[in-house]
Amino acid sequence: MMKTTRLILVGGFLGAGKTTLLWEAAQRLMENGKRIGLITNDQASELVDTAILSRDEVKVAEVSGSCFCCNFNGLINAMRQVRDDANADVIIAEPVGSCTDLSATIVQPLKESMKGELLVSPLSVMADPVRLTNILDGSTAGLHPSAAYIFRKQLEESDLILISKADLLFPKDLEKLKERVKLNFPDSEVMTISSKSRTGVDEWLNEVLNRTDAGQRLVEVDYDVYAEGEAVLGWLNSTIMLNGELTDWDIFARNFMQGLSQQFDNIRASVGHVKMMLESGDQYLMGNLTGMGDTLNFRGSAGIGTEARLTLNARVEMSPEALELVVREMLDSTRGQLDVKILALRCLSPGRPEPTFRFDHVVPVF
Ligand SMILES: Nc1nc2c(ncn2[C@@H]2O[C@H](COP(=O)(O)OP(=O)(O)OP(=O)(O)O)[C@@H](O)[C@H]2O)c(=O)[nH]1
Ligand SMILES: [Mg+2]
Repeated sequence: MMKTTRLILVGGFLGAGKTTLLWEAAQRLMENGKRIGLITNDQASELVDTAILSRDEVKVAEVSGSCFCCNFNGLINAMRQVRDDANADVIIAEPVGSCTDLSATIVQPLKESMKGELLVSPLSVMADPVRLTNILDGSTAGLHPSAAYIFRKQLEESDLILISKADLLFPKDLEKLKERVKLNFPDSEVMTISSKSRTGVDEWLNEVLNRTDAGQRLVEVDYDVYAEGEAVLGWLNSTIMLNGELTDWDIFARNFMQGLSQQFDNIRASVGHVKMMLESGDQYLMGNLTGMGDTLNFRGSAGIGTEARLTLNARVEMSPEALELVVREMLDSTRGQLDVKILALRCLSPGRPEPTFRFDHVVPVF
């Protein structure tokens, strides 16, 4: 008989901390002897998330070119692939950060079509505490109102809200925020977590691995607003080879990301998430921007060398053409010192979500 695999879906808006948690959770579970498979998802290929997660020994499958909801079969295939290749006990999957209505379009169809093969955990939705506070204050967290609508819908349909980056708040403020979230979303359980300081991760894993009540409710989603919330984003994925004589890649990365951030702030283009990974030899550096310039942060080091590979993913509220221009100009400005070779570059604005399935009822679990 085929063993039952656990599936944990970690949703939440762009930059909420999903990939960081996937990595941290995978480490914890592997230490406890579990076999893990991870699944990343994006509208296009050349993913920073896949690159970072694949640096570890854990098996990673990617569904790219479309989100899980609009390519349900892609998700099923990816799950079967990691389950079979890694003999996974637990699969953790990260849907695209601008996706919502996952209970109706992913969780219910999975419960129905993979009965016996798959046990789906409560739908966890992560929320950045700063953006979340802003949204609860009735603001749009600097986002387009339709993008803020997506943010709220994600929370509303969740089984479990995970307030992420708990290390950024004082404990007393965190507790207050948690109470506010509970009042606003009374049907969801609320937990706090920090992948950075490694708090709340075991508690969350314990909760999701012991429960089977996934997708307890469906919410109404206005697909016109949802589509608009996604369409306002320019979405750029690129892989670039850089060559230069003894280049300090960390300095390059800082200048590059700071330059991009300044451009976006100057034209008041709201940043969903701009992430980069710079690999040189076996060293690498990650850079992330999840809002204005003050959110820019780096981890790791790519050292000093002559060749590096840059993977860049940007989701910014501007037209794809304008976003591509900003990125190309920033690359051009380095050409004096560096030889820049663009291996792949795709820039788009997400199309209207057309889910493969959209259930109108909650599928019971026996
Ligand atoms: N302070 C702090 N920062 C965190 C924590 N977890 C993630 N981050 C930062 O948040 C940023 C975004 O993290 P990701 O894990 O890439 O977010 P994501 O939700 O996967 O983003 P998308 O895939 O673009 O939707 C990065 O700069 C992370 O370093 C945390 O626990 N504390
Ligand atoms: Mg991610």
